[in-house]
Amino acid sequence: MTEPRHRLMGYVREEIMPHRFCAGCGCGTVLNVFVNAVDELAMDPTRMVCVSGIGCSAWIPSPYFRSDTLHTTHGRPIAYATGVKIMRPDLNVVVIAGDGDIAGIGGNHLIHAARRNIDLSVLMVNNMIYGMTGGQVAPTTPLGVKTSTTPHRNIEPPFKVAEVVAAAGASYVARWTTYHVFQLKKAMQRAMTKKGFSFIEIVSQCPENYGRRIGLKTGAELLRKIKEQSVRVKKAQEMSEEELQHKIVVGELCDLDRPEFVTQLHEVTKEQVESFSLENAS
Ligand SMILES: Cc1ncc(C[n+]2csc(CCOP(=O)(O)OP(=O)(O)O)c2C)c(N)n1
Repeated sequence: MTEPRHRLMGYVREEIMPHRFCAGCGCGTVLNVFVNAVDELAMDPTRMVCVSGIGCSAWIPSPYFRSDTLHTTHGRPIAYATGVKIMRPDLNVVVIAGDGDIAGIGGNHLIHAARRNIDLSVLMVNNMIYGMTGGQVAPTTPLGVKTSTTPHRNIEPPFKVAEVVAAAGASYVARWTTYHVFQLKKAMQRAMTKKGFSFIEIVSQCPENYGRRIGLKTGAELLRKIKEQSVRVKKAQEMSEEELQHKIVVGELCDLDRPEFVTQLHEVTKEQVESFSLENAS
């Protein structure tokens, strides 16, 4: 007799398990939390479209999550997701990809999607490096870190991606880490049920191409460091810029209601079609 599979395994493509993430990588945790978030909300994966780019994190939905998925080009998942949402506003469209993808090459799509407040949920896995291609510096790499393309030290200040997205006009923005799994699950649920542009920056661990270079060789060591660096939004408000250096500010950055792009686009289109029909009828 075969062992009954775990109920949650129904959400993943079990036939290609075990997954290909490196030992200790945070991508498995993000997939686990995502599946739990979807399950608790009783969301129907056949009413979801997951869009990813290129990179290790892009593999979280594609191929592993059992919904319709679009595995797109590097930096472009938000652009593809916008097209999907415009044509099928009835579907829940979720983007899952890396920091290089979303905040590096795709940074322009990110800020404009937030400004337009397009009804998408974007989960950006920030492992502070270009993981898949061998550990090149990313716009999120902390100052001073040695990477394969900054062999002496990184001199570029890291992008505060969640803060940028909140300032650009998103409806919901949060930052959590792969250590804060329960808070992350709640944030994913809020993001996927909130109308408008929702964004979660998920600080995650890449032991192979990041940890190894900073002397933290295992996922557990990196996760411990991420936990120690984390500071709640409220506490961070009382801290100086200097004290916040090398800290990870976690919590919700905004949760507000603003006019959403796709709804308005369809309204404008409907108005135009109606006025065109009236003009032609008279
Ligand atoms: C247009 C284009 N430029 C560069 C690449 C090479 N490339 C593939 S993945 C990647 C970076 C991946 O980093 P990230 O998006 O942070 O994902 P991670 O692998 O760290 O999860 C790069 C530069 C590409 N595939 N396409």
